Amino acid sequence: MAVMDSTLFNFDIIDSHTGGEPTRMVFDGFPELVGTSIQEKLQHFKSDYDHLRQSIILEPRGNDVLVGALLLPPTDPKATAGVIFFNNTGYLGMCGHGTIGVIASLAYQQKIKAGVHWLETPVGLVKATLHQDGSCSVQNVPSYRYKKQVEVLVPNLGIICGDIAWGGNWFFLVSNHGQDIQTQNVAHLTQVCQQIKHALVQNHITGKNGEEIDHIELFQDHPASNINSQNFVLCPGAAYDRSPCGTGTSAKLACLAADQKLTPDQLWHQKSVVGSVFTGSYQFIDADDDSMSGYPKDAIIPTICGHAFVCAKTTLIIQQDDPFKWGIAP
Ligand code: PYC
Repeated sequence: MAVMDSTLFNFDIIDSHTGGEPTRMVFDGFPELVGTSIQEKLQHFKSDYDHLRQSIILEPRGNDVLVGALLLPPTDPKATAGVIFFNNTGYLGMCGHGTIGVIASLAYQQKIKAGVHWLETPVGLVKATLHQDGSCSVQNVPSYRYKKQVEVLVPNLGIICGDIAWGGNWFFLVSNHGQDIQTQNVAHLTQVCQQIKHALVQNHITGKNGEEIDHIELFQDHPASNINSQNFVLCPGAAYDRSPCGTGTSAKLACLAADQKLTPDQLWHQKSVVGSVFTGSYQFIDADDDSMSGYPKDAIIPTICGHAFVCAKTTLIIQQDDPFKWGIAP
């Protein structure tokens, strides 16, 4: 006798990695999200389908490093698609490596060609240019430094100073940390960043409007003449970014612009802890543009260029009687 099929969901996905950091694009099988804007759809996702986020990202189907990208029909006619990014603990406003991964995945599916494509995210429209060589430049949402050199006392580490900046997510950017950014040190670097993050929460240090600073970014100089800096980025959910982090590099560019250490269009080569590189540059926002009225005058429009590679195309199956159908809870 045939075994009864108890499949609840089939999610069609494409996995890619951008500079080593994985993106799982879900392009079919997800229940319809209701809303007239992508923010409303995100609310529907959070309230009714958070268990599906866990199924897609957590073990046994995923892992803590993965960033999910749910592809949606756009609500903005300018956009090719809408996308909601999520990870092992929740949702990301924007994701630079993920945008590059989505563009590479859409190109793999032959849904798009080289050229300009707009993606709608919960924090704004981003312009992605797919180049002939497969690399992709992402013109991110407006980014800015919110506070310069904020001090926080971190138990065992002492006073740590960092800039608070927005690059599509909130970052605490630290240059003087006394750590060595090397792959063999990632466990220790993770612990250090978790301690800093904990201290920020304890001391009520936040982004604008009390928003949580959920990414910690450490920098160090790099000896190679074609690299400006190497970073280590701790993402919400305690995984570190294998890529140089698109939103983190955007936040860095905003700080460099505010300090007048990088001029508009000047290139910045940001290396990750695992050795992958994003190239960034910026333009100042047009302060006369009404849509920019909520931003500081020295806010920037960053552009980040990287390369993603497709790794897998498959279907995730969720069966009713699977005790881990909603993932292994952390
Ligand atoms: O590339 O923006 C990024 C990112 C955020 C979290 C992981 N990667």
